[in-house]
Amino acid sequence: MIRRIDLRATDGSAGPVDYRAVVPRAELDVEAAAHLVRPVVDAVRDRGLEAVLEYTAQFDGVDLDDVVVSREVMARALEELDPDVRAALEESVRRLRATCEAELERDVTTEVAAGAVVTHRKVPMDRVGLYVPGGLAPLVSSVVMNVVPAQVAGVGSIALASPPQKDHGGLPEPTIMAACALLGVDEVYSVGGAQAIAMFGHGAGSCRKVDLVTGPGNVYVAAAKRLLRGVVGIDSEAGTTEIAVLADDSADAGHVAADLISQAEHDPAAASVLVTDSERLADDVVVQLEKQVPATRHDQRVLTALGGPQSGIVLVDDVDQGLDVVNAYAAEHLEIHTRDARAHAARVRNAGAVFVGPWAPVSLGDYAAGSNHVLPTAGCACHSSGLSVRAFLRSMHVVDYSREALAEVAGHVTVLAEAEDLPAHGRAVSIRLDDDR
Ligand code: HSO
Ligand code: ZN
Repeated sequence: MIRRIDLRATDGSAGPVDYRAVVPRAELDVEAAAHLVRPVVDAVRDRGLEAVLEYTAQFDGVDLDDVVVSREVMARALEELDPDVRAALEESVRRLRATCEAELERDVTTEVAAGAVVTHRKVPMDRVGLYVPGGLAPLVSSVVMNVVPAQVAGVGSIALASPPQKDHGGLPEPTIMAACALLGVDEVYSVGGAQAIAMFGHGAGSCRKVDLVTGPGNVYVAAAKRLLRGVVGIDSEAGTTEIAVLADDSADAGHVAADLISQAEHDPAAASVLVTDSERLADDVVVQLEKQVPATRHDQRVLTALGGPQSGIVLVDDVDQGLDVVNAYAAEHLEIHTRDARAHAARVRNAGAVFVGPWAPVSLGDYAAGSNHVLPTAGCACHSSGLSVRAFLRSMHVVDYSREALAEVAGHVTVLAEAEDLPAHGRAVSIRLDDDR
């Protein structure tokens, strides 16, 4: 069902342990995918919409004349949306908007000396392209997670792409279109995969080039984003879902098993990792998995994910070692089920998002916690952050000095310019202050 990795008695006393090397992790070969994806990106750059339509026929099996989704179609999708789903989406939006608004960074103005003012100004992106995957499940919640922070940041122009569905006449999933209409996003394209990212990156048909692409996706989406980095801004790589659970013997095995299954449900390649110092809990979780998996709708997918090399139960000596392991793993999602969960959560340094204690399962965060579910995967949480309002802002320093303020620091500037053998730099300052010019 799920393999075990025993790290007990490897606490570092016999020399440093590279937990990163021993913790299970999927081999997602983005570099290899990049070779396959490069011709797609180049063709869209060179031939625009024509190439987008060709790849849509080839990869999605639908023949389209255009990839634009009309406002009428989206309005109808919203009208037909199940009222319960609409109410749930509205609450999800309300909670995420609340955190985004609170997190919106203001301009910071500092007077470093009299009359010497530097402002750190935050400027929203002009135009962004948001990607919402189709894949095994239509992730309508990903519309919320991408759109809300962009809107709160003040992005002027928002485009969204989602793969065409054969059984919906080549349109994106109806719930995805409905969520766009609910949020007032009216520029929506029925395109998926690398060709969607290339369309955003280079522009194609009526889709103008964007400044930033965000959103999760499969390995081809990740590869296209990697190829386009520099042409456009890219958020962190959010690939196949991962959950890590750090638990001691106080954890509820049934809850832990349910949470491991919940993320395994995404993809046969999803990763579910339990790190625990309690062999009894490990045994109980396996019993619970054996009980719960057959009862779940996507049992085959879950079984494949749990049984894959990317999943496992890692046994450690104590919670301290467990924290070292989860920090090395840098999971997309990390749940803490220990007696002192808050204190342990405070010691987490690497994770896309942390879920504290028994009442905060990852699936709460997937939909309606007020946190974002577009998070760095594959260990990228060591250097990248999940999507937030900050991802949609740039900052610039604005320098505003009076003559007196410039005169005060002029000597230092000219000395440093001389030290770098760049005297014209110094002259650009002194020329302003030479009264007898
Ligand atoms: N767990 C996924 C997000 C998601 N789950 C959407 C359900 N719907 C990646 O964070
Ligand atoms: Zn999920």
